[in-house]
Amino acid sequence: MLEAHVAQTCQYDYVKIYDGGNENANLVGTFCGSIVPASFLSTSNSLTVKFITDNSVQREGFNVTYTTVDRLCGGTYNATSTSLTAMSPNFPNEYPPFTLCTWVIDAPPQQQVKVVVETFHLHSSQDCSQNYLQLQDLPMHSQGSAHRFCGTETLPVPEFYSHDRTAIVTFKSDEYRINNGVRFTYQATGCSREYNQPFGYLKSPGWPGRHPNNMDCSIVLQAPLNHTISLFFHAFSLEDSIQCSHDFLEVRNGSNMQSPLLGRFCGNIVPSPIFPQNHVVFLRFKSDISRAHDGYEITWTSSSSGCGGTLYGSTGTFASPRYPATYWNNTDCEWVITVPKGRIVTVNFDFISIDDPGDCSSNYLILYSGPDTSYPQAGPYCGMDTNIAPFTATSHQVYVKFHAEYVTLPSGFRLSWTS
Ligand SMILES: [Ca+2]
Repeated sequence: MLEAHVAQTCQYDYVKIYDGGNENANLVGTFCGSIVPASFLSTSNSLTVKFITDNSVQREGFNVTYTTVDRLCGGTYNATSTSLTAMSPNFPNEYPPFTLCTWVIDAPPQQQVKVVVETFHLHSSQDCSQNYLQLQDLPMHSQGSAHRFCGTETLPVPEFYSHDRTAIVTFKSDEYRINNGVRFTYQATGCSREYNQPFGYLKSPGWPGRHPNNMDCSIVLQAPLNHTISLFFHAFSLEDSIQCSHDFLEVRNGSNMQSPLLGRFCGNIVPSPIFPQNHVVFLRFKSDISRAHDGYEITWTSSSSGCGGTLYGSTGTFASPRYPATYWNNTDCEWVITVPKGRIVTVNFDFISIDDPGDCSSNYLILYSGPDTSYPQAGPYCGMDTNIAPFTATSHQVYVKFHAEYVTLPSGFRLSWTS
C-alpha cells in the first residue's frame, strides 16, 4: 500500500512500470493507493519498475510477483553481419487465432537493418487491416517509412533497409488459413549493399539530411538475368569539385569497380537517366572529410522488354527510353508506379514531347488509375504540352503505357510522382 493523497495523479509515492528495458519504453501505468493493479503481460523480454517516494508519510509499500511465459513470436533482437531468420509461430504450420508478432530489430550504431522476406502468404480474401505484414522504421523518425503487404499483393515483398539503426517487422493475422505465414531474414549492414530484385530506390545515407563525411559505399543493383536496368535520378546534390574529386557518385556498367564507367557525378545538376542495357549496375558513393550536401534520391527499375518495369517508392522520376535523347520507332513501354499502401499516387508531367499528328492514335502516353489497363484512364497524351495538370490516382498504384509507332522529330518525356 502506498501513500495516496490524490489517487489519479500519484504525485507523492508511486510505482511506474515501463514495457521495456528502460524509461524510454511505453509506460504501462503509474500506481499508488491501495487498489492492486491488474496483472500485465509485457510485449518483450524486459520491463522496468520504478519506485518513487517523497519525504513524508510511509506505508507498507508493494509486493509484485512476476513469471515468464514463452512468447509465440516477435521480440527485440540485435542484428549482426550474419543473416538470421525469424518466422510466424509454428511456421509453416498453423498458428493461433489473433496472432500478432512484432519484431524490433536493432543494428549497431551507424548501421542499418536489412530485412529480406523469404516467404509471405495471406489469403486475398482476408481483411487487409487485420491481416498484413508491415516493414517499418522506428516510428519516431519522420523520414522513415512503413510498407504494408496484404493477401492481395501482386509484387514480391522488396528488400527493406531501415533509415536508421532500427527496423520493426509486424505480422498480424486474425485467423489461420492454409499456407498462411511469414519467414524473413535480417542482418546489420552499412551503406554498401547488393540488391537482388528487379526494382527499387536508393537514397544517400542520411537523406534528406546531409550525408556523413568520409563515406565510401559500394552498391550493386542486380536484376533478373534477362532484364535491362533503367536508372532515374529524382534529386541530386553533392559538393562540386574539379573532376568530382571530393564527393561523387559513380555509375558503372557491370558488377564491380572495374566495370566500364557510365558517369561520375557531383554538383547540383540532376543527372539524366542511365540506360546501361545490362541487368547489373555498380554504384559507388564517396564523400571526403568536409562539405557534405544532401546527396541523392534514385529510382531504378528493369524489364525484359528494354523499357518499363515496376517503379517503387513514395516519390520518384522516370522518363522515355534514351531520354533526353529521342526514343526509337516502335517503342512500347509499361510501367507500374507503386507507392506504400494507404497513400495515393500523383503523377506530374515534368516534360512531354511526343511526335504525333495530333490525335494521339499512333504515338501516345496513357495513365491508368490502378495496377493495369482495366482501371479508368487519363490521356492519351501526345504532342508538346507544357501545361498538363498533375494526375492523381484513386489508389497507391498507377499503370503507365507508352506506345510510339514512329518518330520524326526530337521526342521524349519525363514524369515524376509523389504520394
Ligand atoms: Ca565533401
